[in-house]
Amino acid sequence: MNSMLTTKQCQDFNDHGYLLVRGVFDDQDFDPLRRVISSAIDHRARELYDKGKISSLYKELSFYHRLTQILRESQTGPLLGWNWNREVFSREIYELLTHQKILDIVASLIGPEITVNGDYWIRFKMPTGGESVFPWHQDSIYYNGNVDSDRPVIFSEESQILTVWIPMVDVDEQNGCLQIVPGSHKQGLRPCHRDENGRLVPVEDIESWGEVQNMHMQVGDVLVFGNLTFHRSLENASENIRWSVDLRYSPTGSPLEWLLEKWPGFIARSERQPETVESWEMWEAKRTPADVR
Ligand SMILES: O=C(O)CCC(=O)C(=O)O
Repeated sequence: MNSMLTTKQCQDFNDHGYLLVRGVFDDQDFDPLRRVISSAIDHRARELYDKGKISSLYKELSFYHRLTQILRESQTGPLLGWNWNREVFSREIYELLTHQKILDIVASLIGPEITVNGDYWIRFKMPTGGESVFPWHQDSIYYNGNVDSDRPVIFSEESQILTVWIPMVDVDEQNGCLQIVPGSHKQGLRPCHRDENGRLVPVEDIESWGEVQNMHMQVGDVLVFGNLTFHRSLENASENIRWSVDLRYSPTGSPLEWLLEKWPGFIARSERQPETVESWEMWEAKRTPADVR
C-alpha cells in the first residue's frame, strides 16, 4: 500500500518546516533494529567489563534498562548519552532507511530521486537532568565548514536535507521530546555561536518567532523536518533512556559530496533510473573497515 503524503500534508510541511505523521509503524517493526542495538550494547558491555569498569554484564535487564545501568556504573558516556552510527551499521539499518513507508513520505517531500545520507543516528538520550538538553539548532549549521569564523562558509543552506526522526519509546516533555519553532525554516540559515558545551546555538531569540510546539509522539509516529527548521530536545527528566533514530535524505545529485565522503550514503529510490538503486551489499562496500565496528 502506498504511503504517499496528501497535498495538505505537503503544504503543511512547506508552511511550518515540519510534519508529524502518526501511526506509520507498529512497535514490532523495530524488533530487528532492537536486536542490532542489543548486540551493540552487548559488545560495549563486554569491553567495559573486561576493563573492570562495570561489575556485571547486566544481561538480565531489559533492552530499555540495560544501557542506563551500564552507563551509570561506568560513567563513560558523554552527558548527553551516546549517538551510534557505525556501531549499528547493518542490513537492518539499511532496511529501515529503505522502508517503503519512509521512502514514500520522503518522496512526497523531495521527489522520487532519493539518496540516503549516511549520517543516521541511534540516540540514547540519558536521564542526566539539564545536561541532557540538546539546544536549539538548525541541522544545516552542523554541516557548515568554518562555523567559528565571523562568516561561516555556507555549504548546505541551499540543499534539501530531510531529517526523519523516529522515537523508539513514547516521548513527551518528561523524557525529552523534540520542540520545533514552526515557520523558522523561512528565516534562512541564522548566525550562531558555540555554547559552553561546544554546541552551535543561535544568537537570536528564535523562540519569539512562533509558538514553540512540543512534539509528543508515540512509538510508530514519524516526524519529518528540514535542515533549516529550528528544533531542540528537552531535558530527559525520566528514569530511562529516551531512544530514537534519525535518518537523513536528499534529492540524488545534491551537492553534498563533502557529507557523503564523511558518511557514505546510497541511492535508495529512483523513478528515472531504477537500475541505479543500491543494495545493502553495495552500501556496505562503500564503508571503510574503520568505519564499521
Ligand atoms: O534526538 C535529539 O535529541 C536531537 C535530534 C536532533 O537534533 C536531530 O536529529 O537533528
